[in-house]
Amino acid sequence: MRKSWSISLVTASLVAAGVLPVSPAVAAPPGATLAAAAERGGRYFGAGVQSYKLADPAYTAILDREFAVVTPENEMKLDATEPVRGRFSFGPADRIVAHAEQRGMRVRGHTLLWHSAQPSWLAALQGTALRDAMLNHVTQVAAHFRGRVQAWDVVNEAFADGTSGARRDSNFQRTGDDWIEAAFRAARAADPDAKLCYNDYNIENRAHAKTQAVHRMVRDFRQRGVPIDCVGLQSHFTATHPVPADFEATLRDFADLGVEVQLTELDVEGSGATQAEDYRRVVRACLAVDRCTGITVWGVRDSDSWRSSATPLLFDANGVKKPAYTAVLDTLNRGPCR
Ligand code: G2I
Repeated sequence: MRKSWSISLVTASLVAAGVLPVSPAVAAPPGATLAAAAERGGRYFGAGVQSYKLADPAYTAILDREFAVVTPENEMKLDATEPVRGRFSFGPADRIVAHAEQRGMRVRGHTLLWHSAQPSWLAALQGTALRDAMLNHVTQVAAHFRGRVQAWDVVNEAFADGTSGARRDSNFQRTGDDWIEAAFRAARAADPDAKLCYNDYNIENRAHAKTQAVHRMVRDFRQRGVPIDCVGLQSHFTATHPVPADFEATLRDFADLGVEVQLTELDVEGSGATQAEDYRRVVRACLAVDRCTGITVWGVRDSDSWRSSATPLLFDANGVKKPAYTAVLDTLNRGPCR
């Protein structure tokens, strides 16, 4: 003990004298998987999953090897979890959670409230009746998964596209502007340990009105003590919505509000070296921002994607690693740039 202490003192003085480099003599070995490489930089790497695919051994082989966090793509949505008012259905979501827990993976919950994927009974409600049903849904679902979901997308996609910076019109929105904060408070009460996120798409470009509107809401929530812990940037990138030059600045702007940022549904349309370079830029941006805690890609293989013809993921339809995979792994292994 004493000996190693004195050796490290000698080492420290040699470093101070400029004789030895500052970096440790033995660097941590590079991670061989996305999860391991991300972990080196204190981040997680996850994937969106669909319960019916867990029966496909080619799918689960990649999922279980490469990813540390799973997000159910559809199984926790309103139409899946409360198809009939007051009758909750958790089978497919529970299967994903069990699959993850058995393998030491964590779970992101997606999503407690969304204007889409709603069961028809909700459409018949409005006003106080709708608000009550909405909050009951949040409470029941968050309570069911209490302690098993590390972060919830409490509200998904509540802002309008375009230049208005307004809320999106929806049945929930028509119950009053405070529906979002009411949902966050109900989620906190039902699962005090889950991180509570607001999640949206097209908020990656700092200059866009939608990005700024979400930023204003999160700042207001933080100032007034509404329980919000994170912002999820879906990060669906296409030719018409490319990775913005100021992506890192956008992440930093949200992080400066005191919340975590997470890339929650990342996929990048394209192929080959161009796609690989886009992925590299995205991962670098997250690594450059301390509070960017993790990245989830929205599916495993291109063939699993919600827009498979855009070939937006890291593995091809045969499960072969694409150039984008190598770019992501390499960038994660380089770690946070300081
Ligand atoms: O649209 C891409 C994503 C945008 N952000 C929110 C996410 O929740 C959304 O995910 C997608 C899923 O990847 C799709 O898998 O959301 C879609 C709509 O809920 C999902 O598509 C649905 C189809 O619309 C259904 O017809 C189908 O039964 O997937 C269902 C299960 O495969």
